[in-house]
Amino acid sequence: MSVERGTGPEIENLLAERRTFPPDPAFAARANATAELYEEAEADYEAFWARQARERLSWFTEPTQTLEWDLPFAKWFTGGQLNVTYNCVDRHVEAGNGDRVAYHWIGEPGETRTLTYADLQRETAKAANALLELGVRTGDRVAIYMPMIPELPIAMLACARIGAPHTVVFGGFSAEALSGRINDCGAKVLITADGGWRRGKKVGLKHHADEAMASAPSIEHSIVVNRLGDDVNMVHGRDRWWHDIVDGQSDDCPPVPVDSEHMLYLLYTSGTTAKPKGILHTSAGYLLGTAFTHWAVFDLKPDDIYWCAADIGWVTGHSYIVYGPLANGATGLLYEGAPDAPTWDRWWEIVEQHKVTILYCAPTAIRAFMKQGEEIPKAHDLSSLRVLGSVGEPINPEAWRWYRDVIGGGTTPVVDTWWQTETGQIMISPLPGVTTTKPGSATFPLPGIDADVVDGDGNSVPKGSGGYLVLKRPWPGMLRGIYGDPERYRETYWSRFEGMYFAGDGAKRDEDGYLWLLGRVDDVMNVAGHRISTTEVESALVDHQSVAEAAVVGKTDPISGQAIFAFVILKAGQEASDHLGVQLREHVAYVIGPIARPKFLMFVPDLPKTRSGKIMRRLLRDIAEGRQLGDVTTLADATVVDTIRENSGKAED
Ligand code: 7RM
Repeated sequence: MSVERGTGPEIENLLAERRTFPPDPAFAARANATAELYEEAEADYEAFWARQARERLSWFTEPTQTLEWDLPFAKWFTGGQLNVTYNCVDRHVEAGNGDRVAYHWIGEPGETRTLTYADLQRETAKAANALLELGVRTGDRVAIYMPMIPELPIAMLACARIGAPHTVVFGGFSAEALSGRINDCGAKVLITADGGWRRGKKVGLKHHADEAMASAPSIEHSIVVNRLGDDVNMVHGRDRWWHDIVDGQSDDCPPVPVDSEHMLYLLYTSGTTAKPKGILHTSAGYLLGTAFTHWAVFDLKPDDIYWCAADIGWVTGHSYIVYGPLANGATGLLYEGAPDAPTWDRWWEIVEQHKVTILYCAPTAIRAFMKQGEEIPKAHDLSSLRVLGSVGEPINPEAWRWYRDVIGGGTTPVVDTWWQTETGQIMISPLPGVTTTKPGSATFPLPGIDADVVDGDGNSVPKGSGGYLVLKRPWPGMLRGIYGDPERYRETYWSRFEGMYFAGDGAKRDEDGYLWLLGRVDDVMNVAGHRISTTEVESALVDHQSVAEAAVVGKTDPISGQAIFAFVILKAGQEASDHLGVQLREHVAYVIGPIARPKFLMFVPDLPKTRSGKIMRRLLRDIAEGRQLGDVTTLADATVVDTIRENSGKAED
């Protein structure tokens, strides 16, 4: 579309902000998803999902009911039986597509492995037989703590093959985080590796796994992939090498039919209290939700080369590297490394070499690439790209346009996809052949989804206003609860607004009805697309012998979205020093993982609190951002913030 030229850069920018991007007619003409989907879903959303379930999933027994909705507890496709791995792997082989590539894997040091759907079938069957040999049965939990190697999706699919729910713990997490999760779900087996590669360096995992297993009594065995060829401690009778126990197994292991609502996996996310929540996803609805959205949002065609650059340890990887794409029989890329290793053009080299057509990544990566300059991607042929996706945090209009122009050659649609670990599937996003996009807006709820922006009383806000983002009807991929804690589930998601799911995000609906996500309204921080709870970081700081009390907030960061800013009160007799500051930040990295290391740390004599003793993080955020203070009337001691402010120049980076 054409835009009037302004007289200076400011005006041009202002105009650019208002540019809209209708779908290219040629793209729209052959797009998977059309506008009729919205109409069909609005007419009867249960019938819409029932049709999708019939057409997209292969059932051992067809469901007898689409939805049982006992708010806030949903059951989808009851009476039905299927197997997730059968749907993701075996049926494609049976249909004659065994030679189709499921994953082109690229290790960070540059080695590659190609896995066809037939390979995946063999490997998942063998790994499933190994789990059976170790005594894992349908319903038993298996923890997975691995780098981005092919054995990671294989391990997940092996679990699903026998109906053993998995819980994947991101490889960057500490031993303590791992044991906490294992203990919460009582996992019987841990699948791990000696380590992985990160930025040209070996990163050990097995020693963390050992430390975790030492305080995780439910673990009976571990299976260890030899990724690095390193000498690691193997406990006799407990630990088995993958190549010893998996490779020699039979490649015949019939997929176990499970009920639609059988638990597929748990994925732990940080909440506002220290204890992570085990977000529970079940089989049929989750698989349908991810398969449908992957097909519709990315416009997946048989000849696409699809690359989601997330880590499988986060929900984006579960839904859009493993389950959704495999259910659709996609050919995807699996990359172990970081965007800047060995150089900043690694991704663009990969796109060029593999002729990637669909790229899905986080705004934090896009902003990091922007910082390096457009010469780097421009030195590569990226013309194969035809859809670009964004996920994890709000993408600012500038990054959106850079993504479309520099990476997408000015013609490629950008889909800004809003969703959560809890929602399981993409909820708000453009459909690339249908939706006219606006840079920075996730646009509209997908077909079948009812999202709204409400005020504090739960009333829809008028166009042009902001409020709380809520979801007003159940959807197939939704979480079924928090593992072992139905009350916490109700309280966390369904108590703020009567009859509605509250996502915890703020949002604005503009004059045209477009949705704009405004970030978290609670205290959870979002660092480089990862949700980190303030309480977890505070607990880690207080865990240090010198610290009396701590409060952390997210401070806006041009690269990572938010950076962690920590306010620390030392115990009496302890001396504040730069050295101690470094020590404390390292301590957090040790206890939680490097992603949680505070970027800024400030020693303070006191913290702003309410009269009931709650820390007012809102004021700390104001201080961290260098803003005018908001409402201070509920402060117990108003002098505290002044003292902190006088010190605020001294925060170290
Ligand atoms: C997929 C994922 C969920 C939180 C969510 C938001 C933020 C995610 C977007 C976004 C603005 C987006 N799951 N978020 N996507 N904010 N625009 N397109 O990230 O559970 O790890 O995080 O992430 O705050 O509530 S998550």
